Amino acid sequence: MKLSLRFVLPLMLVLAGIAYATAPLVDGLTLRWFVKDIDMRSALIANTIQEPLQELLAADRKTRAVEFFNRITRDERLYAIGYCASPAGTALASRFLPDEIHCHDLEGWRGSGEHLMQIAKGPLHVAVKPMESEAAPAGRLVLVHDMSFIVRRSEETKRYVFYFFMGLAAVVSLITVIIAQLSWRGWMSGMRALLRGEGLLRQPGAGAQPKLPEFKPIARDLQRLIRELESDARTRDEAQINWTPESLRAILHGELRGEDVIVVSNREPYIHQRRGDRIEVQQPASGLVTAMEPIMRACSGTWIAHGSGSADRETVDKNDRIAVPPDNPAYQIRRVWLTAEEEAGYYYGFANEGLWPLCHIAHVRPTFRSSDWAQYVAVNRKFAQAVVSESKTKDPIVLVQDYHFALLPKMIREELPDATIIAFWHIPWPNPESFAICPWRDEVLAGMLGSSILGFHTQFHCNNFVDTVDRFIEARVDRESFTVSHGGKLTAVRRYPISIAWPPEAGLVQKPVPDCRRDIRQMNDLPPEHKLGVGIDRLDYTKGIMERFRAIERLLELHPEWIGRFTFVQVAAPTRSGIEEYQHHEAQVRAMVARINDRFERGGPPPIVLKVEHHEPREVYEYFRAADLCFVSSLHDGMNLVAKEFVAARDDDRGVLILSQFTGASRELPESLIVNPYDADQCAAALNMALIMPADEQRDRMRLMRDLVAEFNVFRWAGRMLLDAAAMRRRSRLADKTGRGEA
Ligand code: GDG
Repeated sequence: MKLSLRFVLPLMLVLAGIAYATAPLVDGLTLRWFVKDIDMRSALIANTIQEPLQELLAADRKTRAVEFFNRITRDERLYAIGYCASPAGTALASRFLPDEIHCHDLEGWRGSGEHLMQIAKGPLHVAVKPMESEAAPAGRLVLVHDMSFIVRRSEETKRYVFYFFMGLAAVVSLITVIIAQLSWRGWMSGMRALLRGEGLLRQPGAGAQPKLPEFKPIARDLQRLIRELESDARTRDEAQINWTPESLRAILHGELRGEDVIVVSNREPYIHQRRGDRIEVQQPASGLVTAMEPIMRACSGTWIAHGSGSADRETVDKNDRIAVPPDNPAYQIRRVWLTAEEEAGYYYGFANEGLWPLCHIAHVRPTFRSSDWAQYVAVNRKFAQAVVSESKTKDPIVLVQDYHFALLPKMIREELPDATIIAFWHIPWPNPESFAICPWRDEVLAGMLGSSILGFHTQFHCNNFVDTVDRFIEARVDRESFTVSHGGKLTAVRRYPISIAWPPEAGLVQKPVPDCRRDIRQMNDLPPEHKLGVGIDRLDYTKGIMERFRAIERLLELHPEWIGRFTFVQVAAPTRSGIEEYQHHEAQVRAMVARINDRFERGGPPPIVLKVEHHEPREVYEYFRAADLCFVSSLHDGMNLVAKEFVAARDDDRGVLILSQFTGASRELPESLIVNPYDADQCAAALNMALIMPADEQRDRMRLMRDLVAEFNVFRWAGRMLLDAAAMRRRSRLADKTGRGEA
C-alpha cells in the first residue's frame, strides 16, 4: 500500500502539471476553430439577408428593416446586426448593437474583415461585409456575434482535459502498480529461492516452484558467486581458527547463541551401571561422543539416546532426563527406553544385520526381515516424538547420528518443518546397485532426505548416495551444488571427514614411549627388542582382521627371518555378539590365529596374540606407543579413527601405519603404506617394508600425518557442520525477512 501511494501521488502530480501546461494551448486552438466558424457563419448570414434588405431599403422601409434585423438576432449567438449606407451616416441597427460601433469607424476596418472586441458583457466577434448592390456601393453590413459561449466552452474543455489526464493518471498508476507488485513478488520469490539455492534454477516441471527462465543466467552467476564467497570465507575462517574444544565452544556461542540444539544417537554419552550397591558412570570410548560433547557443552542442548545402562532408569528425573557431565552439568541427556523386542528388531536386526552389511561391501549378506523393519520404523518414530517433546522452539537444530536413524529426519521434518536437521552417516554408502537390494530402499532414501544437510566422510560416499537417489526415487539432483530436491525440500549432501580430538587427552600420552615399549613387551612375554605390530578394532567382519592375519602368515612365508622376531597383537573389542554372523566371525578369527601360531610358533613368541576383550583408552594408547607398526585392513570403512589415533599417539614421530585403501582415512593419510587388504602378497610386502623402514623415513611420514590430523581434528569436523547449519539458517531467515517485508 505504501509502495502504491509512493508511486501514484507523484504520477498524478506530473500529469496534473501536464494538464495545466496544455490548457492555454487547448484554449488558443478552440478559439481559432470557433472564430473560423463564426467567420463562415457571418458570411452566410450576410449573403442571405442582402437581397431582402436591399428590397426593404429600396422601398425605404427602414422600420421594417430594423424589425427584420431584430427577428434575425433572435438567434442565440447572433448578438446584433447593423447596416451603414455610408461612413458618414448612422447605422441602421438591431437591438444591442454596441455603441462602440460607428459607421465612420468601419472605414478604418478597411471595409471588410473580422474583429474581436471586448465589451462589458463579454467578448464579441464583429464581421463587416460589403453589400453587393450597385445602388449602395459603400453599404456595409455589420454582424456582431456573442463570443461568451466560446469562453464557456473553453472552460468546459479545460475541465474535461483535466479530468481526462487525472483519469489517465489513475489508470496508468493502477496498471503500473499491479505490474510492479506482480513482478516484485516474482522477483522476491525468485530471490528467496535463489538464497535457498533453488527455485530459479529449477527445471520446468519440477514442482510448484517459480520458473523465471529470464533470470536463470543471473541466478546461476549469483549462486556461484555466493557459494565462492562462502567457501572462501569458510576456508579462510576455518584455517585461521585453532580448533580446540574451547574455540569450538566460543564459536558456537557466537554463531548459535540461544539456538535450540538437539543430538540424537543410539549410544548415550554417559551410561549409569549398577555395581552391587554402587552406581558407576561410564563414558563410552567413541569418536562420536568425543565430537559431540563440546557442542552440547557450548549450547547447553539436549542429547537424546537409548538408555542402555542397568542404572539408567533410577538416575533420571520424571521426564527421563539427567544433567551431565556429572561433576559439572552443562547439558541434558534425555533417555529413550526400548523393549527387548524393539532393541532386537531395530538395533540388532534392521540396523546391524541389514543396513550395516548392506553399506559395507564386506561380502556378508544383509538379512532383511519385515518384523525388524517394523521395529526400526517404530523406534525411529519413538525418537522423533522425543525430539518434538524436547524441542523448545519450532526450529531447533537437530543432529541425527548414523544408520540407526535413517527415517528420523523425515519424521522430524513432518512435525517441525522449520527445523535444521543435520544427519551424519558414519558408515560408507555403497553404489546404487548394491543399495538397491534393500526391500525398503525408497523409504530409507526418503527418510534421509528429510535432512537439511546430509554428511558423509568422503566425496565418494556423497557421490554414491546422490547416484542412488538419482536412480531410484523421484528427486532432482543438482550436481553443481550437490543438492537433492525431494518433495519440495532441499538437502545439501556434504563431505565432512570425521577425526579425533587434538591434542589427545594428556592422560593418554603421558607415559613415555620407551616405558610403553618395555611394559607392553613384558606384559606379552616378548623380548625387549622384539618387533611389535598392533591392530585395535571391534571384532567386526568389516575390519578385515582375517585378511590381516593372512598377510602376517604370508610375511612369514616370504620372509622367514621374521619368525620369532615379530609378533602382532590384535586387540579385538567384543561387539554385537548377539548376532550370529559376529559369533561365526569370532570363531573363524580364533581358529585362524590358532592355525597360524601353530604353524610358526616354534617354541618362541607367537606370531599373533589375540585379545578379545575391551581395553581402556589409556591401554589402547599404550599399545599404539609401544608398536613398530599399526595395521588397519578394513574391507570397507567410513573413516576409521584407529588410523588417526595411532598417528596422534606417536608424539615420538616413529612407527609405521599400514592402511587399507578402502578406508576414508586413506584419502587423508597418503603418507601411510596404502594397501589392498585382499592382496596378501602386497600386504606382506608392506609389513616387511614397515619392519625395515629407516627411522628418518618413519619420522618424515609421521610428521606429515600428524600435521594433517592436528589441523583437521574432530572439533573442526563438528564446527564445520554447525557453521554450515548456522549459515543456512541465516540465509533462510534473510529470505523469509525480505519476502515478508515487501510482499
Ligand atoms: C564407525 C564407522 C567411522 C576399538 N576397540 C577398543 C576401542 N576402540 C575404539 C577405537 C576407535 C573406535 O573404537 C573405533 O572407531 P572406528 O572409526 O575405527 O570404527 P567404528 O567403530 O566402526 O566406527 C567408522 C566411525 O564410526 C566414526 O564416524 O570412522 O568408519 O564404522 O576410537 O579406538 N576403544 C576402547 N577399547 C577397545 O577395546 N576403549
